[in-house]
Amino acid sequence: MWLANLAACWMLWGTWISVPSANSTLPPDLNMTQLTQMFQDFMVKFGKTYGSQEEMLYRFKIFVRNMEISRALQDTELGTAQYGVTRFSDLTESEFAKKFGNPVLQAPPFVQTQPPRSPLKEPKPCNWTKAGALPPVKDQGECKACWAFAAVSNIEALWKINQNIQRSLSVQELIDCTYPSRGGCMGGYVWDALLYVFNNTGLSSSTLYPYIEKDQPCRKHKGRKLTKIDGYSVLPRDEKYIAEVVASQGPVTALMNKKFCQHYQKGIMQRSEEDCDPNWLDHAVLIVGFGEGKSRRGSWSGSYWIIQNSWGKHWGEQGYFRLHRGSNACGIRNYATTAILNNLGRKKPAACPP
Ligand SMILES: *[C@@H]1O[C@H](CO)[C@@H](O)[C@H](O)[C@H]1NC(C)=O
Ligand SMILES: *[C@@H]1O[C@H](CO)[C@@H](O)[C@H](O)[C@H]1NC(C)=O
Ligand SMILES: *[C@@H]1O[C@H](CO)[C@@H](O)[C@H](O)[C@H]1NC(C)=O
Ligand SMILES: CC(=O)N[C@H]1CO[C@H](CO)[C@@H](O)[C@@H]1O
Repeated sequence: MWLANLAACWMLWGTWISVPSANSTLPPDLNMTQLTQMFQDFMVKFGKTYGSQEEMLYRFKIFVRNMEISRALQDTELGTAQYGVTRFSDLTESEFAKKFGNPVLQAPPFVQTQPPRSPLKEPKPCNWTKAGALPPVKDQGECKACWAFAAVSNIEALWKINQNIQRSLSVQELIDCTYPSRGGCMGGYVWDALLYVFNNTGLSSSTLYPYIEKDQPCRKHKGRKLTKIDGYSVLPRDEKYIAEVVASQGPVTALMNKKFCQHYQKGIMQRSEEDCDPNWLDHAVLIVGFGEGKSRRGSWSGSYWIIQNSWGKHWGEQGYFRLHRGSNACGIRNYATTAILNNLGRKKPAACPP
């Protein structure tokens, strides 16, 4: 019933100016009826409810604005990414930053415990998802713990690849115990998480210490530590080197500028440096592979990273996304960091499938 009022609100608010784009997933012209329908579908698909009619009208305006932004992004996209409706389409840019933005890295205080292990292989396309080596896509919800999710997925994948042991580790333990004085839902850094795991020779399981999406006092489960690591390192700022490490050792975490992820639907995202500041690093993710891409019309070709995010399966490409590789897109090469797991020689590590 509220939806009927959207049309009236629209009349007061302004006129849709369409900027047709051949590559857009959005139709070239969107009239009021279509936008209302899209918003309705969006509410159903993502289970959105709003507390009042005013709130819904307000969210509708933001939704329309975000379609406008998506179209502008589409017109300046250098890769093959498509922008449009996502689970974040009813948030303003600043709300999105406030809810999902990790504090921007100023000066990194980390001390790595080991120099990076040098890669063993020349990089050929590699996708660890195919090897069944990756933990399922997780959803951080309203707690800004991308750093803890990236660290946990990094360790889980390395244990699976090196020891063929599948673990589900406690993100919540990292949130509660890495920064006991303030809690980890305000944000944090992968190297602090990895240092915590290293210091404590492992993490609890997620069953024993489940995710509750908010801060609580640190509870350490003595004697129940799983999956220790032997240290961690920050990799050189070189995308070929990072690719070699991913191919020969396993997924690595990275920091990036997440600005355009709000509107990303699928494809290989490539933005100019002015657009996506590589020094504004406000999100942590897991690089799980890389490949070579071509658009169907053959007008674009290049290399990309395959990246696992922690925003659930209903974002991007089933929770993953692809980002241009070789241009430091959105700062992806600046702080690639990984746990180190010394192979104990009992098992042959898995190989990364192309
Ligand atoms: C809106 O666009 C749709 C699809 O192009 C069309 O069927 C419909 O008649 C249009 N409605 C109005 C009010 O213009
Ligand atoms: C990676 O592998 C998974 C699992 O086979 C597949 O669904 C996905 O499309 C692959 N990604 C790319 C970019 O090839
Ligand atoms: C880990 O141990 C080092 C050295 O004892 C200490 O400086 C650091 O604060 C510890 N960090 C965490 C997160 O436990
Ligand atoms: C990547 C891609 O498919 N780009 C296409 C976008 O649309 C223009 C105009 O039709 C095409 O020329 C590009 O090939």
